[in-house]
Amino acid sequence: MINSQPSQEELDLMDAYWRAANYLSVGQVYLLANPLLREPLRPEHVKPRLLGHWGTAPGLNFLYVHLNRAIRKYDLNMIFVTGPGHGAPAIVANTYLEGSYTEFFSAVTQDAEGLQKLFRQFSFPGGIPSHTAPETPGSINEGGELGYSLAHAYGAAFDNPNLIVACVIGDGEAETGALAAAWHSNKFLNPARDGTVLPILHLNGYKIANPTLLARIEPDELSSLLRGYGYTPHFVEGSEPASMHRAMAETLDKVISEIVEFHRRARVEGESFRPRWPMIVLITPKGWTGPKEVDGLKTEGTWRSHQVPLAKVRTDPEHLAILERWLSSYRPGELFDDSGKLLPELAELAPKGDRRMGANPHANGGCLLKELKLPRVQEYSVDVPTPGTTHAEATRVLGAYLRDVMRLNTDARNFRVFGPDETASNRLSALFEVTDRAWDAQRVEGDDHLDPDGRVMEILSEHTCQGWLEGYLLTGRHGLFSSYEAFIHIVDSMFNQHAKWLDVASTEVPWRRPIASLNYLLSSHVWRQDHNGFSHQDPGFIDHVANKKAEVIRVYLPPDANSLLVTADRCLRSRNLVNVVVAGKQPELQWLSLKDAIHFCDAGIGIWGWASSDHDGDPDVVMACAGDVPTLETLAAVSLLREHLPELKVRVVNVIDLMRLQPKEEHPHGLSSAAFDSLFTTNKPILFNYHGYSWLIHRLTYRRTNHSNLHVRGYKEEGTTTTPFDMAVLNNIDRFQLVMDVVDRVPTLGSRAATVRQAMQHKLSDHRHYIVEHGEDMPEIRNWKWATTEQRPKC
Ligand SMILES: Cc1ncc(C[n+]2csc(CCOP(=O)(O)OP(=O)(O)O)c2C)c(N)n1
Ligand SMILES: [Mg+2]
Repeated sequence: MINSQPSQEELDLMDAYWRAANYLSVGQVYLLANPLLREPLRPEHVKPRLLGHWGTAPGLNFLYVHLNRAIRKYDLNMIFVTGPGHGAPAIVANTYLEGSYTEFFSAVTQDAEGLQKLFRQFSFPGGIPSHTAPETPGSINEGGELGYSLAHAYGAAFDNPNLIVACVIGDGEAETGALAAAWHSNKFLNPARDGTVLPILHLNGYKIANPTLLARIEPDELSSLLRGYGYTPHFVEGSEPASMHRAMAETLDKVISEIVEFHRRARVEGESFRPRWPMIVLITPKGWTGPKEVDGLKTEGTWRSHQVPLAKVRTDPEHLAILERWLSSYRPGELFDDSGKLLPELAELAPKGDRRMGANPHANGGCLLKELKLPRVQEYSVDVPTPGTTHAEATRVLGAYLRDVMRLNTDARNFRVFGPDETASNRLSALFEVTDRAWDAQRVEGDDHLDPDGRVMEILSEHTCQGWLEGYLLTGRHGLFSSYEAFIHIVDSMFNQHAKWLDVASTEVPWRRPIASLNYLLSSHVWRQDHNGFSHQDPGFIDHVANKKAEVIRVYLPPDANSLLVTADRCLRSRNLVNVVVAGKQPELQWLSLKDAIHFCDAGIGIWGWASSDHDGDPDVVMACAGDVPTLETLAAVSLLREHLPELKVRVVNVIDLMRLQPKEEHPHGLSSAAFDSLFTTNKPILFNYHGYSWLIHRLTYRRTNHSNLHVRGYKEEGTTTTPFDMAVLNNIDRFQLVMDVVDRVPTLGSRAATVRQAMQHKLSDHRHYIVEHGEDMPEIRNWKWATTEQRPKC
């Protein structure tokens, strides 16, 4: 048990532990051999390529040792989120010192030999990355791309009432938009139900080559800013280790007592309030305890210590001497025993077992993952007596299903829906029958479904939504992010980082257990942004996603409500994936009964027999489609072809799982050549009507036998505020132009079908005149149904 006031002896031990962590951090950046400095340092002991970041490490180490003390003193359940993830040497050093590192990487033993391996592997071929990564025990934040730590921390804290997430924010990182928005997460954290985030702003004054803004505003301006964000800042400032240890220990005691008091008021007294949660501003020199000066230039306390303060150690004896003095200043001989193991009185300072931040199961969320209870999709399916005759709003149907996912998992508290203000707009409002929007800020009469206990997370910051969801998933829970299709691009880069994390975690880090997939529902999509216009029209997120490792990405384009239901069910059951689902919210014709939807979702791609006329299996043309609006236009074109060219044999292929188009060698869902050829033929024209940018379809299929006959239509950046059908016309995916394309591309038609071609041209002309005069689509477009031309034959 530690006394309330830390004794000088305890602080001295903590200082020694801090020195050990600093020593290990410098050792990782520089040393290949001679890990305990038991012989004079020679150039060959030093790595040939010096990579890594020193500047942030001493501050991170300082915080880690102090948080360890708080964990032990108060038996805290705490994880550590490292915003300046480039400071990996610090986290690796601390997890090594506490023993968790060796438990995950048994070759890196706690002796001189292990120490040498630890140093050598850092930023070394075949070793570990220079940033905190999936390989780093205790980490849920990559930190290579700055800005996401605070949102991740809050995501981890939601529904984890006993967890404290200590989140170090770089003062440079704090300049990013993503981080700036994430401060507001405290208005969504319920003190009774959720855990706690302890933000620690690491004000070391510098970024790579510049000062930081927050370090160069007046202290009261900074304090006001943080108070304005709703926090109670505690400042710990200085450079003299002894006084800093005391100040930090006392500050943490105070901070923990504030947190405990907030919890008591919320959890014991039942008080409803928004705590002004404590946070810490740690003001230290950048590269604290590092070389004061190198080559006559001030280094400690400047941006020069950001990465490797001494760059020429192998060639410049002066640099070598500075490095030796620097390493020796931590007095390794007083820290490690003869075998190279940390002295027992220092090792004692680390928490035990799962309380060690490198071993906390929350940071390896798959260990805690519980399956969602999912309702049967049968209970939500829409009745589709014949294809193309009834209407439904796909996302509204999904909303009812999600409502019951939410309801069934209420007690488990492990499912949330995230989105920037669009849950209702994307027609998922059924969720509000069982929960509300999380909201701890003020509420006034007339507010709609705002409650501190809500489980729908809405903030107009896609970055924050994404960061929250990532943090939530990485700590072993489930969720869904619904967004306008065009604006999901705002998180392109965050998606990148998460996809990379999943890739590495699932293939290279055996101890990382699978986590629930990150599910995107992209609605309000390109084809139905006729009212919002050009700015809201962009289906390119799919292209972006398709760049990532096949093992971790899936893209689904369910054409109607039942297929959306089946897809959603599949996504919520999946693990370690990013699932992108694009689905419209407008009333649209329905094609698939639930049974058909299950068949086609299982297959991911298939021939719609009832729409096809190639009864002998030898079509004249393959009409392929992916996405709800392109599917509608394709089927409307097929019905026109039946009317005008009844002898033409048409095969309709619908694609729900876009990755089926890839060869099976390229993607786990890819079709074999034989399967692809049997669907698309080896020699017949294929007209592919696609939801997004057409090049992606070419990219996915360029190796297919019949690729030279593949003609793709998709969004061409033609758009404005116009009618829904005009959007299709402007981008050449409409039924009339499809028919014309068939006439042009099926060799047997040619001039024989010239009148059909002309009729279609006239229709386009009618369309243009009609919409300009009436402001809406022609009745024959608005009221079109498949069944007007065909009864439903068997599939
Ligand atoms: C989004 C993003 N932009 C740029 C960078 C390049 N970069 C790496 S470290 C760094 C400076 C970080 O400064 P700070 O957050 O203050 O961390 P410190 O090292 O001072 O603790 C920058 C700009 C990055 N990693 N991520
Ligand atoms: Mg900084």
